[in-house]
Amino acid sequence: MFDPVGVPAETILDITWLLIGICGAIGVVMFCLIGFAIVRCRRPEGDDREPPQVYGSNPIELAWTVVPLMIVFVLFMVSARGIFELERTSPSEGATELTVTGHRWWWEFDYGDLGIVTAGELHVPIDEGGVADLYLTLKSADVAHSFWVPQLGPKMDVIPDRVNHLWLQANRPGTFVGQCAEYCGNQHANMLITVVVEPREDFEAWVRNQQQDAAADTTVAAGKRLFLRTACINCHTVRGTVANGTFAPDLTHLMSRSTIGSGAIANTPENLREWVWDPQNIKPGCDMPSMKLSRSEVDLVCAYLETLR
Ligand code: HEC
Ligand SMILES: [Cu+2]
Repeated sequence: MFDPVGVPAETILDITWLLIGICGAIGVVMFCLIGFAIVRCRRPEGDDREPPQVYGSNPIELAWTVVPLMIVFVLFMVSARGIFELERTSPSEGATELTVTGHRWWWEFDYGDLGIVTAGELHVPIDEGGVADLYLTLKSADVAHSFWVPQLGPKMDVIPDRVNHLWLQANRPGTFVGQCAEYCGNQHANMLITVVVEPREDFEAWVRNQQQDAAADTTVAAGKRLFLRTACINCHTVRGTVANGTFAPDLTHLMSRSTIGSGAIANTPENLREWVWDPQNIKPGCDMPSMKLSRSEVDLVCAYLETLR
């Protein structure tokens, strides 16, 4: 959050510095006064008289009521203005709109009209010298989560049976990472978000690829048959096949993602095999059981999964 790349995150950082500045200044004044009192008002050796007792002082009472009130008022106004600026209930012109669903313990991204559903990693277009606006509609499939990509904007709670909205912005291409920010169970820490802000041509190429059904690659027919015969298809979708489960990440373009398990591990051939062998070794407690395949069956299935580009 100390390296913002857009208006929402910059606004938050400005307010943060103001808060740190004011609270820091109060802290400095207080510690100086305490230090002064400790040094100057020490009881001298052999002096056991009581210091003068002062009861009631209107000026002092007024000062310590009015000054904090003024400080609180300023902080309140600044925060309220920030909240009004950042909270949006409708998308700005040209914003990329998508629906985010928090699941234990992964994120689903649905691009609506574009017909794209993916997991863990989302892509956003940016024009040369422009900004990328993102307008998210946030939902939860189970418990409360919170969507937070610090460089792009505020965090927003993701609450069951409630729809929240969030405006994010990036003013340059790049990969920005975020995280679920509301404790949601044992794999909460492995519920990461990757936002890829990329030039429009790259984004459009990504969209064209994501819109396609899974390629039918005959060299991996055995692996595909095994996948389709296994319970994988009750939880996962691979468009263009009979696999149409919606409980778990859509695997149609699994290999286009840089990680497995919403950021838990890098998407490499070895890691993919370890995941399919037993996801519980990688994300203990996650909602994908070990499918009890043999090592050679895992190899077959993974050879098929690797064609899902
Ligand atoms: C009971 C439902 C269920 C079954 C059955 C199941 N999975 Fe999963 N799978 C999940 C869930 C849930 C996740 C997401 C776990 C997480 O990230 O917390 C997942 C994640 C994955 C991922 C990583 C996807 C990503 O984008 O990170 C792969 C690959 C995968 N499963 C392959 C398989 C294969 C292959 C099978 C069959 C051998 C299978 N799964 C069976 C529920 C299931
Ligand atoms: Cu969460």
